[in-house]
Amino acid sequence: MLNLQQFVQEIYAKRIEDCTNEELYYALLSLTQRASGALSTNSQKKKVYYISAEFLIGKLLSNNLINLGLYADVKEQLSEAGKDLIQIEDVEMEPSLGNGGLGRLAACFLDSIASLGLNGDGVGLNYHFGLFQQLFEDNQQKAVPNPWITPESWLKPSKISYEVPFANFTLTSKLYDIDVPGYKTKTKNRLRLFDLGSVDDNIVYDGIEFDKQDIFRNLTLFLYPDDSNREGELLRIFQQYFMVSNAAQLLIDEALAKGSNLYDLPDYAVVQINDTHPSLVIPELIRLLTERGIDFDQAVEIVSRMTAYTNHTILAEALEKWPLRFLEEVVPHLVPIIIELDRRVKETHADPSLAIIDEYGRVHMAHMDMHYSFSVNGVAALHTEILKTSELKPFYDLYPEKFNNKTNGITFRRWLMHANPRLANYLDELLGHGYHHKASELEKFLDYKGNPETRAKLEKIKQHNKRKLKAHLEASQGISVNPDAIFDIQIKRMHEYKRQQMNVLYVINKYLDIKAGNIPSTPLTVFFGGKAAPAYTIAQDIIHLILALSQLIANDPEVAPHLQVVMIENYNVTAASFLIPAADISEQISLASKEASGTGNMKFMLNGALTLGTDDGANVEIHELVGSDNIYIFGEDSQTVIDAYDNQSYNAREFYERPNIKPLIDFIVSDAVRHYGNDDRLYRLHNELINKDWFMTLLDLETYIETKEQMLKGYEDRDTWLDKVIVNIAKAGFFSSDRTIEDYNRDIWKLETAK
Ligand code: 26Q
Repeated sequence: MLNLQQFVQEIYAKRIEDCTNEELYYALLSLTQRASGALSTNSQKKKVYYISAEFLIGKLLSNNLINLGLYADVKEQLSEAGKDLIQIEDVEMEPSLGNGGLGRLAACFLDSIASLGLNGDGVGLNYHFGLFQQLFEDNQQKAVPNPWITPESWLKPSKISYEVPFANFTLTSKLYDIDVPGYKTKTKNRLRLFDLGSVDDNIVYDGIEFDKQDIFRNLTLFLYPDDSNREGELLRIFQQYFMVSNAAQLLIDEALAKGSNLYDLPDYAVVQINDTHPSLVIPELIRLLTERGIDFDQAVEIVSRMTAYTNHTILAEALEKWPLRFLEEVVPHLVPIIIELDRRVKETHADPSLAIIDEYGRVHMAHMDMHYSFSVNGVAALHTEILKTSELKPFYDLYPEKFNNKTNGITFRRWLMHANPRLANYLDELLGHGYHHKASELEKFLDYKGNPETRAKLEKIKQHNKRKLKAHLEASQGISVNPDAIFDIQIKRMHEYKRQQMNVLYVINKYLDIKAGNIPSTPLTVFFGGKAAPAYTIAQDIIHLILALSQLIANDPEVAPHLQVVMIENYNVTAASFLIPAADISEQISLASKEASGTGNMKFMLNGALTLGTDDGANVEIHELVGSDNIYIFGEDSQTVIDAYDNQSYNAREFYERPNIKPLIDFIVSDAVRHYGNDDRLYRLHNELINKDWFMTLLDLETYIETKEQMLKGYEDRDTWLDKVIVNIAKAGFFSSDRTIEDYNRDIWKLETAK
């Protein structure tokens, strides 16, 4: 049994009681690293390389303690000494190595791969500042660097280094590893982050500006802040090639060390390509194999048997298409390979929509993936169907056997055990520990539907979590919230298709309603959180409107006791773990067909919030699992939306003219809001909603308002509401990322299972 007192005594020669939180954090970091260092690395013959430009791992201390089986002990011994683990965790910087869903999914997958005892590493880049940190100034977003790397951190320098050739120079990489211990396993995997020694943190000025040309000094400084939005800069290609060339060299070396003759490489390695960001791994592997004496045809065949591609979006603007001349400028040695791959496609298929290189000389990365890998998957049932029937139809017609669905999932270690220990303990008490390894056993919780004690306990846990969030917000942002209010939460990247603006219009509606004398039975607090890509003006305008409204309402004594709007500053994994367990309402209101899956929706469900959502992404599967009585669904369905795009039949102005809608939209440019806001931003947004509204906010606005009103009314009947909560928690087992990874392994990777 662990003796923390003794450990602390050895390093600091004093008692826990007398240590600062900072000292305790570094003691726990070292203790945890020692424990994971003692685990052996997985050594099965075949290994999955999950290559991804993003791994949104979040803070690691508690998670690693949980997985190493040390959490309960450490927490108890700290609290005996009057110390609080939550405050100690505060010392840890959050690595922001991801934008949003795709990056967080990669982090959940690493946890599940390790926890299932599968042999698999993540491979990515060690961005020094990661994604920008968000500040609010004058009701606007300001972006500054997030210097997460401290002298002592989870990063362990390795001796591994590769030469990566570019057009005019060769760079030498340096590999750092982060241990990934599985949940109560004897083995661990690793997250392998490549870096470049010459990168210079000091070239950053004025927020997040830096010299984009100076590749030696800028290559791994920042993660591109664009989510579902293409940014055509050369630096992005430099980063992508640096990542995949390192990954390819690493996997070849590891396979050779295990006895591969390279012709049998697919018996040693399978590569999961996380969206198209790592797609250059295909031509790079072909290049490396031909360099080692394998002929081109065979190299293509070998690589095609070891690469699998995951698509995360149907938004056309997010699909990467690189001009061939950019690739010529950066990686000329890959260009003949890509041209040859394209020639082979064109030789056999006349349909131009199947080409890798289009008539404008742009390389469609996803097309290369679909022709030259053995698996193509979507991330939720509806998303995969849309890929097959519309977005990627020509490819599905050609390769039906490659297409498969892998509905996303989340790790319960972070999103239940760590984020919501009270709920986790209560479930342990009622159901035992079986669900820790077999999440489907959560269904046993259904037996407690209608049980007054369970309802009361859930109510208490929610109340506790609301107070915990309140304390966190007071400390982090100086904002005070009412823990007796309904917590209605929308947290995700700011994007028009996610329709934060529709939620804002609801708030305006509620504000005007309260002004007209209709006082809600229970106060409502609407939380928003999310970063906007710095180049995405409308998303910035939406943040601005939220902040201005928040101020307006807070300053209106008639309304403030009944309605509050909170915009969370710098929404990240840490903030999510405070917000999600405190939520009553989970806002999942994307325009149907546009959200590939969503994973926040799953986290809220597991933590006892009810979903207010459209039939989109994984909401569809949540809806099917819990049934219509236990979810609030509204809005047009995906087929109607797809047809409306095809026929160009949506006209925002027609909706704007409706008597219920016009006053809400016009309120954006009312004197009241303009008093707190900036005219340019407010008028631009007003105009956008009336004259364009590409993501059809106004299409669903009326049913959204009605459904939310029903939901608020439903909240008042506590017994019925809590029974719905029970059903949601009980049915959340399907969304464990352990299930998702078992599906990937069974259908795609085919790794040996440890146990
Ligand atoms: C591409 C080129 C240049 C710069 C940036 C990018 C870029 C970066 C990030 C494009 C897309 C992303 C991120 C996409 C993403 O997070 N997609 C989300 O993936 C989740 C996991 O599958 C889904 O649940 C979400 O529905 C989907 O939006």
